[in-house]
Amino acid sequence: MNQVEQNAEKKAAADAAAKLVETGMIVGLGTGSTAAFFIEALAARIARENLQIKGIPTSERSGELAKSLGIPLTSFAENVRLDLTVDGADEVEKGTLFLIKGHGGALLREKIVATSSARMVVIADETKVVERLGTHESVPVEVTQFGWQSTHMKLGKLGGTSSLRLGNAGKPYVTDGGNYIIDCNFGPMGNPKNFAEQLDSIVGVVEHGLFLGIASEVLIGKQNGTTVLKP
Ligand code: A5P
Repeated sequence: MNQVEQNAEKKAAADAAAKLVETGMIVGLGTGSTAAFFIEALAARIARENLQIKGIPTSERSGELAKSLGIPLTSFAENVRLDLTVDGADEVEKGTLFLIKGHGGALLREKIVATSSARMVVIADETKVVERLGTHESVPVEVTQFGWQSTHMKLGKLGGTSSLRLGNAGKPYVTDGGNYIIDCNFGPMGNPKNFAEQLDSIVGVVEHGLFLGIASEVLIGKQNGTTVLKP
Protein backbone atom coordinates (compact mmCIF):
# COMPACT_ATOMS: atom_id res chain seq x y z
CA MET A 1 0.00 0.00 0.00
CA ASN A 2 1.44 3.40 -0.94
CA GLN A 3 1.25 6.55 1.17
CA VAL A 4 -1.74 7.96 -0.71
CA GLU A 5 -3.74 4.74 -0.21
CA GLN A 6 -2.71 4.55 3.45
CA ASN A 7 -3.81 8.15 4.04
CA ALA A 8 -7.14 7.39 2.33
CA GLU A 9 -7.66 4.50 4.79
CA LYS A 10 -6.71 6.67 7.78
CA LYS A 11 -9.12 9.36 6.60
CA ALA A 12 -11.95 6.83 6.07
CA ALA A 13 -11.56 5.61 9.67
CA ALA A 14 -11.32 9.18 10.98
CA ASP A 15 -14.43 10.30 9.10
CA ALA A 16 -16.40 7.31 10.46
CA ALA A 17 -15.27 8.14 14.01
CA ALA A 18 -16.25 11.81 13.64
CA LYS A 19 -19.82 10.64 12.94
CA LEU A 20 -19.94 9.05 16.43
CA VAL A 21 -19.64 12.44 18.14
CA GLU A 22 -22.88 13.87 19.50
CA THR A 23 -23.68 17.31 20.78
CA GLY A 24 -22.89 17.79 24.49
CA MET A 25 -20.00 15.33 24.49
CA ILE A 26 -16.57 15.78 26.06
CA VAL A 27 -14.25 14.23 23.49
CA GLY A 28 -10.66 13.03 23.85
CA LEU A 29 -8.55 14.08 20.89
CA GLY A 30 -5.79 11.64 20.03
CA THR A 31 -2.30 12.21 18.65
CA GLY A 32 -0.70 11.20 15.36
CA SER A 33 -1.50 11.49 11.67
CA THR A 34 -4.73 9.43 11.86
CA ALA A 35 -5.98 11.38 14.89
CA ALA A 36 -5.19 14.61 13.00
CA PHE A 37 -7.61 13.49 10.25
CA PHE A 38 -10.21 12.94 13.00
CA ILE A 39 -9.63 16.39 14.49
CA GLU A 40 -10.09 17.92 11.01
CA ALA A 41 -13.28 15.91 10.38
CA LEU A 42 -14.65 16.88 13.80
CA ALA A 43 -13.91 20.57 13.18
CA ALA A 44 -15.76 20.32 9.87
CA ARG A 45 -18.82 18.81 11.62
CA ILE A 46 -18.74 21.53 14.30
CA ALA A 47 -18.70 24.23 11.63
CA ARG A 48 -21.38 22.55 9.49
CA GLU A 49 -23.80 21.35 12.17
CA ASN A 50 -23.08 23.72 15.06
CA LEU A 51 -22.23 20.67 17.18
CA GLN A 52 -21.67 21.68 20.83
CA ILE A 53 -18.72 19.67 22.11
CA LYS A 54 -15.53 20.24 24.04
CA GLY A 55 -12.24 18.46 23.44
CA ILE A 56 -9.45 17.33 25.72
CA PRO A 57 -6.26 16.91 23.67
CA THR A 58 -3.74 14.14 24.34
CA SER A 59 -0.74 16.27 23.35
CA GLU A 60 0.34 19.87 22.93
CA ARG A 61 0.40 19.43 19.16
CA SER A 62 -3.13 18.00 18.96
CA GLY A 63 -4.26 20.88 21.18
CA GLU A 64 -2.67 23.40 18.82
CA LEU A 65 -4.28 21.75 15.80
CA ALA A 66 -7.72 21.66 17.46
CA LYS A 67 -7.42 25.30 18.53
CA SER A 68 -6.36 26.39 15.06
CA LEU A 69 -9.49 24.68 13.64
CA GLY A 70 -11.81 26.29 16.19
CA ILE A 71 -12.57 23.23 18.35
CA PRO A 72 -13.41 24.40 21.90
CA LEU A 73 -11.12 22.80 24.47
CA THR A 74 -11.56 21.93 28.12
CA SER A 75 -9.39 20.21 30.73
CA PHE A 76 -9.52 17.75 33.61
CA ALA A 77 -9.89 20.74 35.94
CA GLU A 78 -13.41 21.12 34.54
CA ASN A 79 -14.26 17.56 33.47
CA VAL A 80 -12.87 14.39 34.96
CA ARG A 81 -14.94 12.09 32.74
CA LEU A 82 -14.99 12.03 28.97
CA ASP A 83 -17.74 10.53 26.82
CA LEU A 84 -15.60 9.41 23.91
CA THR A 85 -11.93 9.35 22.96
CA VAL A 86 -10.78 8.82 19.40
CA ASP A 87 -7.12 8.01 18.90
CA GLY A 88 -4.78 6.18 16.56
CA ALA A 89 -2.51 3.24 17.39
CA ASP A 90 0.81 1.83 16.31
CA GLU A 91 -0.35 -1.78 16.46
CA VAL A 92 -3.72 -3.42 17.03
CA GLU A 93 -3.88 -7.09 18.03
CA LYS A 94 -6.69 -8.89 16.23
CA GLY A 95 -9.22 -10.45 18.57
CA THR A 96 -8.10 -8.83 21.83
CA LEU A 97 -7.86 -5.23 20.54
CA PHE A 98 -4.78 -4.81 22.68
CA LEU A 99 -2.72 -1.89 21.41
CA ILE A 100 0.79 -0.56 21.21
CA LYS A 101 0.74 3.22 21.39
CA GLY A 102 3.28 5.96 21.93
CA HIS A 103 5.36 6.11 18.79
CA GLY A 104 4.13 9.69 18.53
CA GLY A 105 5.46 10.25 22.05
CA ALA A 106 2.10 11.00 23.69
CA LEU A 107 1.36 7.71 25.44
CA LEU A 108 1.03 9.05 29.00
CA ARG A 109 -1.60 11.67 28.21
CA GLU A 110 -3.22 9.27 25.74
CA LYS A 111 -3.60 6.62 28.43
CA ILE A 112 -4.93 9.08 31.01
CA VAL A 113 -7.49 10.42 28.54
CA ALA A 114 -8.50 6.99 27.19
CA THR A 115 -8.98 5.46 30.63
CA SER A 116 -11.08 8.44 31.71
CA SER A 117 -13.46 7.91 28.79
CA ALA A 118 -16.68 5.93 28.67
CA ARG A 119 -15.67 4.75 25.18
CA MET A 120 -12.35 4.64 23.36
CA VAL A 121 -12.53 4.28 19.61
CA VAL A 122 -9.29 3.51 17.81
CA ILE A 123 -8.85 4.54 14.20
CA ALA A 124 -6.26 2.93 11.97
CA ASP A 125 -5.35 1.74 8.51
CA GLU A 126 -4.98 -1.98 7.72
CA THR A 127 -1.18 -1.98 8.20
CA LYS A 128 -1.66 -1.60 11.97
CA VAL A 129 -3.49 -4.90 12.49
CA VAL A 130 -1.31 -7.81 13.69
CA GLU A 131 -1.86 -11.32 14.99
CA ARG A 132 0.48 -10.67 17.92
CA LEU A 133 1.43 -7.39 19.54
CA GLY A 134 5.09 -6.55 19.00
CA THR A 135 5.24 -8.04 15.48
CA HIS A 136 6.41 -4.79 13.86
CA GLU A 137 6.69 -2.27 16.67
CA SER A 138 8.62 -1.80 19.87
CA VAL A 139 6.86 -0.85 23.10
CA PRO A 140 7.50 2.80 24.05
CA VAL A 141 8.14 3.21 27.77
CA GLU A 142 8.02 6.70 29.31
CA VAL A 143 10.61 7.07 32.08
CA THR A 144 11.74 9.86 34.36
CA GLN A 145 14.83 11.74 33.22
CA PHE A 146 16.32 11.22 36.67
CA GLY A 147 18.12 7.90 36.73
CA TRP A 148 16.98 6.90 33.26
CA GLN A 149 20.18 4.89 32.81
CA SER A 150 19.23 2.74 35.80
CA THR A 151 15.66 2.32 34.52
CA HIS A 152 17.10 1.39 31.11
CA MET A 153 19.21 -1.33 32.72
CA LYS A 154 16.15 -2.73 34.55
CA LEU A 155 14.16 -2.72 31.31
CA GLY A 156 16.98 -4.65 29.64
CA LYS A 157 16.38 -7.50 32.10
CA LEU A 158 12.93 -8.09 30.57
CA GLY A 159 14.66 -9.35 27.43
CA GLY A 160 14.80 -8.02 23.89
CA THR A 161 16.57 -4.80 23.01
CA SER A 162 15.88 -1.26 24.14
CA SER A 163 17.11 2.20 23.26
CA LEU A 164 16.59 5.76 24.40
CA ARG A 165 14.50 7.66 21.85
CA LEU A 166 16.36 10.56 20.29
CA GLY A 167 14.81 13.74 18.94
CA ASN A 168 16.25 16.85 17.37
CA ALA A 169 20.00 17.08 16.88
CA GLY A 170 20.52 13.66 18.45
CA LYS A 171 19.33 14.88 21.87
CA PRO A 172 16.95 12.69 23.93
CA TYR A 173 13.31 13.11 22.92
CA VAL A 174 11.38 14.86 25.73
CA THR A 175 7.66 14.18 26.15
CA ASP A 176 4.99 16.79 26.95
CA GLY A 177 5.34 15.61 30.56
CA GLY A 178 9.09 16.30 30.57
CA ASN A 179 10.12 12.64 30.53
CA TYR A 180 12.23 10.44 28.25
CA ILE A 181 11.08 7.46 26.19
CA ILE A 182 12.87 4.12 25.98
CA ASP A 183 11.66 1.97 23.09
CA CYS A 184 11.68 -1.72 24.07
CA ASN A 185 11.64 -4.31 21.33
CA PHE A 186 10.35 -7.57 22.81
CA GLY A 187 9.36 -9.10 19.46
CA PRO A 188 5.90 -10.72 19.06
CA MET A 189 4.46 -11.09 22.57
CA GLY A 190 2.66 -14.28 23.58
CA ASN A 191 1.48 -12.70 26.80
CA PRO A 192 1.42 -8.88 26.68
CA LYS A 193 -0.28 -8.75 30.12
CA ASN A 194 2.82 -10.30 31.64
CA PHE A 195 5.03 -7.62 30.03
CA ALA A 196 2.63 -4.88 31.18
CA GLU A 197 2.77 -6.14 34.77
CA GLN A 198 6.54 -6.25 34.72
CA LEU A 199 6.79 -2.75 33.22
CA ASP A 200 4.35 -1.44 35.85
CA SER A 201 6.59 -2.79 38.59
CA ILE A 202 9.79 -1.01 37.52
CA VAL A 203 10.60 2.11 39.52
CA GLY A 204 11.36 4.98 37.14
CA VAL A 205 8.75 3.85 34.60
CA VAL A 206 6.07 6.53 34.40
CA GLU A 207 3.85 4.66 31.91
CA HIS A 208 4.14 2.30 28.97
CA GLY A 209 2.52 1.99 25.57
CA LEU A 210 0.73 -1.33 26.12
CA PHE A 211 -2.96 -0.40 26.12
CA LEU A 212 -4.66 -3.62 27.21
CA GLY A 213 -8.42 -3.83 27.60
CA ILE A 214 -8.82 -0.10 26.96
CA ALA A 215 -10.09 0.09 23.35
CA SER A 216 -13.87 -0.34 23.05
CA GLU A 217 -13.69 -0.81 19.29
CA VAL A 218 -11.35 -0.28 16.36
CA LEU A 219 -12.35 1.26 13.06
CA ILE A 220 -10.11 0.04 10.25
CA GLY A 221 -10.22 2.28 7.21
CA LYS A 222 -10.52 0.57 3.84
CA GLN A 223 -10.36 1.91 0.31
CA ASN A 224 -14.17 1.78 0.26
CA GLY A 225 -15.46 2.24 3.80
CA THR A 226 -14.47 0.91 7.22
CA THR A 227 -14.46 -2.37 9.12
CA VAL A 228 -15.35 -2.37 12.79
CA LEU A 229 -13.40 -4.68 15.11
CA LYS A 230 -14.89 -5.42 18.53
CA PRO A 231 -13.21 -7.35 21.33
C1 A5P B 1 0.97 8.71 19.57
O1 A5P B 1 1.71 8.73 20.72
C2 A5P B 1 0.67 7.30 19.16
O2 A5P B 1 0.08 6.56 20.19
C3 A5P B 1 -0.19 7.36 17.92
O3 A5P B 1 -1.52 7.06 18.20
C4 A5P B 1 0.41 6.52 16.92
O4 A5P B 1 1.78 6.84 16.75
C5 A5P B 1 -0.34 6.49 15.60
O5 A5P B 1 0.14 7.44 14.71
P1 A5P B 1 -0.31 7.48 13.19
O6 A5P B 1 -1.77 7.70 13.19
O7 A5P B 1 0.45 8.65 12.63
O8 A5P B 1 0.10 6.19 12.59
